[in-house]
Amino acid sequence: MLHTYDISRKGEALRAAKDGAFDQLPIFDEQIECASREYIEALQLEKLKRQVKYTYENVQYYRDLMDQAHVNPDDIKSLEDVRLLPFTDKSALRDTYPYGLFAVDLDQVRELHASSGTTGKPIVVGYTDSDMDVWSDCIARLVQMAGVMPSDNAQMAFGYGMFTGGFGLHYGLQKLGCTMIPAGSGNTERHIQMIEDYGTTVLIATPSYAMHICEVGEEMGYDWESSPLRIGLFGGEPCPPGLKAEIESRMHIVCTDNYGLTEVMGPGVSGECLASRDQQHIAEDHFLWEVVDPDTGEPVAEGEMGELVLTPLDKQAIPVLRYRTHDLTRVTKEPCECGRTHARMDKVRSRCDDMLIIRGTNVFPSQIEDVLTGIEEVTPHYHIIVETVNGMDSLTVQTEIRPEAFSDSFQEMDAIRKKIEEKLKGVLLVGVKVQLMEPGGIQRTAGKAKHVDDRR
Ligand code: DLL
Repeated sequence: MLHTYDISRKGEALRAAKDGAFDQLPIFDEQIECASREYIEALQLEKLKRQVKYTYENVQYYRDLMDQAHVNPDDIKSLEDVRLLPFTDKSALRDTYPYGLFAVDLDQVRELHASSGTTGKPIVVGYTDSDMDVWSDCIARLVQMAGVMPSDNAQMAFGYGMFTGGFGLHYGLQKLGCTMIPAGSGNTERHIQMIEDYGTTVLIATPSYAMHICEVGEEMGYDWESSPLRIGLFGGEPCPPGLKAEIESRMHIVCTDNYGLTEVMGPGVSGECLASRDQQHIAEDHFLWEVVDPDTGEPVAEGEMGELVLTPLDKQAIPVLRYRTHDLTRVTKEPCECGRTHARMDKVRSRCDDMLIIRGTNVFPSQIEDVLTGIEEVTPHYHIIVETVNGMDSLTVQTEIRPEAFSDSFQEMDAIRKKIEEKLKGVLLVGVKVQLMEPGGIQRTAGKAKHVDDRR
């Protein structure tokens, strides 16, 4: 039923991005993006040594930690020596809130951003002029991978607040030369009107909000096929391949996904090229990556799944060492068809801390998502409720029936419900209650979708 959008349809630039026609890309440094592994690693080592020294000398928190661990910046002689350094966790930023990890005076900081998370104090990060430059370069690089050109009109549907998504993408797209349309998140009908009136060619949104924009457009009778829109830039939350394919097919656009997190910069850490599709090139000249076993912190074998750990190599305002992202992925250094050589990480589908333990069995929301996207009668919108009933864990999955599959017949709806329950039980190995909701019955959000309500 779903098909991937035919790349040749809306514009030559996409073909250039896909075929690696690098001479057509306005901001492209072949020496960096297509560097040999030896070159990349030598650059990383040089930057790592400098960054560890800088951090040690300018952040008391790290100086204390390294002294306690008897590690000196001079001990860093190879990339593997990064393992001598302590990990950093979100708690380090919370405990030193707001400026305890800053390495520069506030008068050198041009901008602050923050991430609230679900509990406790927010974490605050800052950017010097140089950090802002690196940030916008990283974004310009990844949007070009998606086929964005200076002639594009880019409409922002991320929020412009303390969230790094809005301003981060804004600066990078503007640096590339695009016309920015800073609509911000929410007011979905207005987004669609603006796409039509302003000739928007690129939409930046979370994938769940892009899906909602798509649906609202269809309800308004908007013809996506003849709309000027040609590219969707997604990020900020997992984008399951099924959801991406559905958006591409219904909105007649090409979508790529980019990944990042506030603590190490915001968006810009990695981005998907049009050749690899469900993987993302890590900006290896700016980030040293490791993949570790989330339980032991030890490195996993190359190409194995584990927790991504990042050390930004150029950050000045708030350097962090070995940041544990809690995001699960695997990384390959295999050459990419697009010609870029930077390692590629699999799309992040889950975090080690979003695992639910249901009656002793480990369940990831992404497993539920995968089952649901394989069932043609339901939409990609879902909600998971976990609660304690009579002293036992109870898992309920609410999913939304597609309008074309909706029927007044109880038997028909019940058969679909039972089919989903059986499929979920087969994958998760625990009993699940499924509630079929009417079309539109699951709440939409303009930012990151919240799928899990754990009431235990
Ligand atoms: O979400 C930064 C960002 C904004 C990235 C816009 C891309 C586009 P935070 O709010 O700090 O920063 O949330 C970071 O969101 O650790 C992941 O768990 C998740 N995340 C971000 N991008 C992706 C993605 C921004 N493309 C946390 N796929 C990260 C999967 C993602 N998860």
